Amino acid sequence: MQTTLSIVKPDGVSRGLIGEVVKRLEDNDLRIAAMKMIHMTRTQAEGFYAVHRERPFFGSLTEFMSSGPCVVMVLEGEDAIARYRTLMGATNYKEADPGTIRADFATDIEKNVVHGSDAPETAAFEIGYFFNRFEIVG
Ligand code: IDP
Ligand code: MG
Repeated sequence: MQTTLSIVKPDGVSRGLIGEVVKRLEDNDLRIAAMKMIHMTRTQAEGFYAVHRERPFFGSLTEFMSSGPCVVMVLEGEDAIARYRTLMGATNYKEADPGTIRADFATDIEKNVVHGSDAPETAAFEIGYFFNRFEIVG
């Protein structure tokens, strides 16, 4: 069993895509072990994406991620990290496989609807960034 962090980004929330994302998770045996809505400050977004601080898009990305509410979730399942990344599709929606969340809904390389952890170490950091142990239902 693996856990991973999922975020419905501010574009996904404002466009009414929370239910669409949750439906795909439930249909694909990714159990929601924790879920809440948050509105990150710029500083919180910068901490979350610290790994990207040298990238040219860091300023724009953290502004976007703090521009409105997000839904953050902990997902659990076998091979959850890779399976959820497959459901999301490639970072650039133009390269995402048909039928993936990003291919179906993203409008921009930045505004790509969802986030998902990319490895067990990043999942542990990202889950701990938003949730304490009492908020994760076993
Ligand atoms: P990922 O979300 O598929 O893991 P990362 O490379 O970790 O992609 O990038 C984090 C986020 O930064 C992306 O989801 C996207 O919102 C944004 N991003 C990535 N590359 C670019 C870019 O080239 N221009 C603008 N935004 C980008
Ligand atoms: Mg990433």
